[in-house]
Amino acid sequence: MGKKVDSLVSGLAKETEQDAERELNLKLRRKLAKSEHARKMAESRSSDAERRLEDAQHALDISLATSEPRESVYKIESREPSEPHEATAVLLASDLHPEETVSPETVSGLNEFNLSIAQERMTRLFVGAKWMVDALQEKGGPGFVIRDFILGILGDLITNTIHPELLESNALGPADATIYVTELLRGGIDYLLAETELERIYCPCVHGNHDRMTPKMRHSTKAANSLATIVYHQLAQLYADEPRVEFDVARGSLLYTEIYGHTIRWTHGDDIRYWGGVGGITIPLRKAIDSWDKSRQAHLTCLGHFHQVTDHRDFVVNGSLIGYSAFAQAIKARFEPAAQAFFLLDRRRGKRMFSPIQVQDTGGWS
Ligand SMILES: [Mn+2]
Repeated sequence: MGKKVDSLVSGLAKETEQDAERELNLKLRRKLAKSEHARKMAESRSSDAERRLEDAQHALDISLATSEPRESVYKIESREPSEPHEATAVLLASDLHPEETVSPETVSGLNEFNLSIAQERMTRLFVGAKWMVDALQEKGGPGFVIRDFILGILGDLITNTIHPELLESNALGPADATIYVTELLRGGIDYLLAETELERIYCPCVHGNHDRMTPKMRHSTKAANSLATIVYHQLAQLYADEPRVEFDVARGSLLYTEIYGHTIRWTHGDDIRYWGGVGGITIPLRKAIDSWDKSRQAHLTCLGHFHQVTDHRDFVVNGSLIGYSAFAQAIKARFEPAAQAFFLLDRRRGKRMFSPIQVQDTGGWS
């Protein structure tokens, strides 16, 4: 009997012990879950804070880069105030991406691009620009009088290796591509010098997001970290003794020029946040122009970046040299043949004769 009671007691004690253990286990698990939850919350708060810090840094960088006061603004003034049809021709060259390869099978046969096609398209661009200048001047006729030419070099001169897949698909590494594009631009400027009577070729130059040497875009130090700086420096050196060619290179995102008393703003356009949408780039671009105008009013803004030739009263968006690509297809951009913007700035009437130079032969209307 005593033994039975003993074993009963010890059984009960064991159960109580097990209960206590279970209780403790449960408590510990609850505590663990609680602290795990707290850790997750803290983590999300910190990444949120990080994101907000990044946004603030981005905004600060942009405002530093865009408010940078320039000592002098390049000016193109009237040469013949009595001439009613005096104008300056403007050709935009941007988003060239010469070393990037586009195989026809990746874009439903809509485009093909490689180093030699890049060269052909650059030739078409400058031959086309000269043709336009000649056609619009029509010697002895009622044409414009064009003695000044602006070649706006607006960034994305190369594709670079800013995304890992570009390491495989580019035909040249960044250094070689930088040299290649310098030669392409030099060829174009040499052609204009040799084949036209233009008295001045003024080149406002800005930096694109693809030209960067840093993993992420820098704003206040954009020029210092851009391969385009090397291209511009190289070209400025090459034409240092040529009085007909002048370079004006941006240090920040925006560059301003005064033409016939009106301000023109040059920028690449990557500061504009656009994530698609049926409204197109017009809406975010309008917002950007409004805020830029607060620090400095401009009559016309010229930009690249979006690879879509667009002409509005107070802004011009450039096309590209590379044309339609797998990337364009992926973001569902509408097809358009590779083209670069060309227009006149008429001294009395402003932007006139907008006529993009199509550098891709599609064999018909497109
Ligand atoms: Mn581009």
